[in-house]
Amino acid sequence: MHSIKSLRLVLGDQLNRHHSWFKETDDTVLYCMMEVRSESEYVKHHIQKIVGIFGAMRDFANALKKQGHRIHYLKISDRNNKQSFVANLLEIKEQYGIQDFAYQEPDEYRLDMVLKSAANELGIPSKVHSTQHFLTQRDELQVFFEGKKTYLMESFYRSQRKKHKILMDAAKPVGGKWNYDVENRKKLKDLSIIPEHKIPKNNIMPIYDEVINANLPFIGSIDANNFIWPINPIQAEDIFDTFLQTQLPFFGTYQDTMVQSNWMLFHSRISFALNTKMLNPFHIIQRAEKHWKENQEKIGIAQVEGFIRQILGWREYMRGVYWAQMPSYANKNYFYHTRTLPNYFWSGDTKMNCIGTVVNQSLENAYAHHIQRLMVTGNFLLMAGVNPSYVDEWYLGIYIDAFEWVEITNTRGMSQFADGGIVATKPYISTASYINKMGDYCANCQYDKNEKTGPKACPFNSLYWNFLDQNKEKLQNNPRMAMMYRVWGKFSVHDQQNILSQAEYYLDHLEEL
Ligand code: FAD
Ligand code: DLZ
Ligand code: SF4
Repeated sequence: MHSIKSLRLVLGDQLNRHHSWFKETDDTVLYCMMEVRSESEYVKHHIQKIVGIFGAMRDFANALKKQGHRIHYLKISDRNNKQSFVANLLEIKEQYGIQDFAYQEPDEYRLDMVLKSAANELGIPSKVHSTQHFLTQRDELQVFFEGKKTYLMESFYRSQRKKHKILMDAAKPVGGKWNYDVENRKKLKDLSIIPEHKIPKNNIMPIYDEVINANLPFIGSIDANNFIWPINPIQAEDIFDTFLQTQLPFFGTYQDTMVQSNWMLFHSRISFALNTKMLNPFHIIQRAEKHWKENQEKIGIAQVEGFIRQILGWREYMRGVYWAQMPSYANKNYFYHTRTLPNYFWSGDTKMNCIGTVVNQSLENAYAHHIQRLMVTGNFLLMAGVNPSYVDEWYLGIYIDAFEWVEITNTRGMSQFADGGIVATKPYISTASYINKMGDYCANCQYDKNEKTGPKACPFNSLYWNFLDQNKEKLQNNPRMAMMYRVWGKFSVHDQQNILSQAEYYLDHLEEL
C-alpha cells in the first residue's frame, strides 16, 4: 500500500456514489467524513434528520470501504472527534502527513465560507470540485436573468426543458403545452385511490443512542427500530419505483390536495434522498419520462409534466436564486415582520385543526408535503407577521429534506414574500375558503371556516383581510392582487372595522389560537 498524500472531504449531503472521485481506487487518497456538533447545532434539527443523515453517511462510507477506498470516518461518539470540520481537518492533516486537500462545492453559503477558510488554515494546496449532481451550474440562473428584478421560474424551466431535451417533440413541448399546472387543483374525494406507500423499516437504534448520549439538541419524535426514511440509494430507488407505478398516475391532479388521515398521498418523498445526493435528479427525470412514455394509457402528460417541473424547474431554480442572492437573502424582510413564532409550532397544541395536523405530522415524520408547507403553516405565519428568521429556523430544523439552499428560497422567498417578489409574483395567502376547498381539515375544527368575526371565527379569515389592508401600499399595484383589493373595497366600513378588530385581537392573542 502506498502512503496517503491527498485528503478529500465528503459532506453529509454529498452522498453521490457515482461521483468521478470514486470511479477508481487510489491508495494515496484518504476520504474523510465527519459527524460533528457544529453541523448538528446550527438550528434545532428534527431527530429523524440528524439520525437519517448519520445513517446515510455511514452506509455511504461502508460502501466506499467495500470498493477499496481509504476512509477516515469520525462518528459523533468518537473520543478523538473535535466536533468541527476545521479542527478535525487540521488533526487529520497532521496525523497522515497530508500534502493536498480537496472538497466538493458545498450547497450552503455558510459552509462555503467555512471550507474556504479551512483550506487556508491547512496551508497546503487545495481544490474545489463540482458535486456532479445538479443539472445547472451555481451561477447559471444569475446569468440567465442578468439585469432582471424578478426571476420568472417558467422561463428558466422552459430553457431547461429545451437544453436537456426533456418532454420535447423536436422544438415543441410534448402535448403542445409547456405547463399543465391549471389541471393540478383537484380536491380528493375518493380516499380509496390513495395507494400503499413504500416505507423502509431501518433499525437505526445504535445511531439514535449515540445522538442521545452526545446530548445533541433536537425536536420531534422517532421510531428508531422502524426508521421510515431511506439511508442508501437502493432504498431510495425502491421508493421511487413504487411512486412511478402507483402515485405518478395521480401526482399532478392531486398535488395540492390535503387529507387529514394521510400525509403522503401521491407525493414521491424523494426530497431527502435527492438533497443528500443519494439520488441523481437527471436520472429521476429521465426515468419518469421513460415510464410515462411506456404507460401513456395510464399516465397523462399533466401528471408527468407536473412532477418533472418540480425537479427540473423549481429545484434547480431555487438553487440558482440562492447563489444569486446570498448572503443578503438571509436578511430580507419586505414587510418588516417582527413577531415570534407561536409555541404551538413546537408542540402542535392549537385549536386550529389545519395547523395542529400539519405541525403534529411534521413532528412525527419530519415531513409535510408542499401545499401543507405553503398554504397552511407558511400562509398562517405570513399573515401573523412572524419574523422570517424565526420561520426559516423552524422550516430548516423540522424537515428531513431541509438544507438552506432549498429551504430559505422556498420559505423566505416563495412562502413569506420576504424578498419582495424575486421568487413569487404575489404573496401566497388565503382565507379558510382555499384550505377547505383543497382539504378536509375544516370539517373537524373548533373554528368556523365561514365566520370572519366572533369567538368561533377562523383566524385565517380576518388575518387575510388584515394582511391586505396593512400592506396596501406594497401590494395594491400588483396586478395579481388587484381583484382582492377590489373585493375588500366593497366591504362596508363597519364590516371592515369589525374584521380588522378581530384580526387585532387574534394577533394580540396569537399564542392562544
Ligand atoms: P414531491 O411533491 O413528490 O415533488 C418531487 C420533488 O420535486 C421533490 O422531492 C423536490 O426535490 C422537488 N420539489 C418540489 N417542489 C419544490 C420546490 N418548491 N422547490 C424545490 N424543489 C421542489 N424542499 C426541499 O427539498 N427542502 C426544503 O427545505 C423545502 N422547504 C420548503 C419550505 C416551504 C415553506 C415550502 C413551501 C416548500 C419547501 N420545499 C422544500 C419544497 C417542497 O415542499 C418539497 O420539496 C417537497 O414537499 C418534498 O416532498 P416530496 O419529495 O414528496 O416532493
Ligand atoms: C444537516 C447535517 C447534520 C445535522 N450533521 C452533519 C454532520 O454531522 N456532518 C456533515 O458532514 N453534515 C451534516 N449535515 C449536513 C450539512 O449541514 C450539510 O452538508 C450542509 O447543510 C450543506 O448543505
Ligand atoms: Fe384551519 Fe380555519 Fe379550517 Fe380551522 S376552520 S381548519 S383554522 S382553515
